[in-house]
Amino acid sequence: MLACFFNLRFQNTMKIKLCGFAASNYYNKLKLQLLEKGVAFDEELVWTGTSDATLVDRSPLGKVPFLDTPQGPISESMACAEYIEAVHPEHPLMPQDPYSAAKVRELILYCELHLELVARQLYPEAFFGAKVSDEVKEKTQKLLLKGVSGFARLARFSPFIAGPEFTLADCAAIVHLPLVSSASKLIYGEDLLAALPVRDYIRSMGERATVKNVNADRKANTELMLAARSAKK
Ligand SMILES: N[C@@H](CCC(=O)N[C@@H](CS)C(=O)NCC(=O)O)C(=O)O
Repeated sequence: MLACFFNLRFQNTMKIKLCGFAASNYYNKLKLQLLEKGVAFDEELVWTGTSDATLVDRSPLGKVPFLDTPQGPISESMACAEYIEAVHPEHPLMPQDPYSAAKVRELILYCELHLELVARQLYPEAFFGAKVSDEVKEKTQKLLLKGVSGFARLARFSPFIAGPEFTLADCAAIVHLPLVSSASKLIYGEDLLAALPVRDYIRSMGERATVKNVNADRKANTELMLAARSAKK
């Protein structure tokens, strides 16, 4: 019992290390969570797609973000986010009530599985100068329209994405929705989220000091990433 108490104290005092790069939306979801909660953390710059064979020991699919914790690494941003909530219960970003908490998780899943991961098919052409086939574009458009209509039934924007409180769902929506909007606008000439109050929401969230901080680091890191890519060509 005493050991358990000391273990918990130890976990709470050791700083979490957030690993990945600040151009990544999933990385920024966790960074925003940590900043909003006022949790002290370190950052380690880890790029993906390198020859670093040790990356899979920390993140088995070689993806970022992942956390370094006193007990070992954790990959997948949702698992990381829930760990952060559990070891730092101060300033909770998940509601106590199980139903409200499930609704927050539901919104995160809609943002990620049904919007961001679908729109991701378009990123090579939208953002990185590659080509995406017409077949993929058509299939993606159908899936995105379906995802948007489902998301529209759940998102509240009142003023936060899940209702009157800032939650983990805002950490996800703030980083994912702008990518879905701009990718669809660049590929289809139409922002598929335009019928929802996403622009106003993103503008108002952008006034938060935490979001300003994340956005400044994202811009600097994106420039670094694009410069490294063009140096490779
Ligand atoms: N489901 C993952 C998605 C993370 C993800 O896709 N990260 C991208 C960067 S934004 C990545 O690591 N891509 C490199 C790769 O897939 O190899 C999570 O929630 O953490």
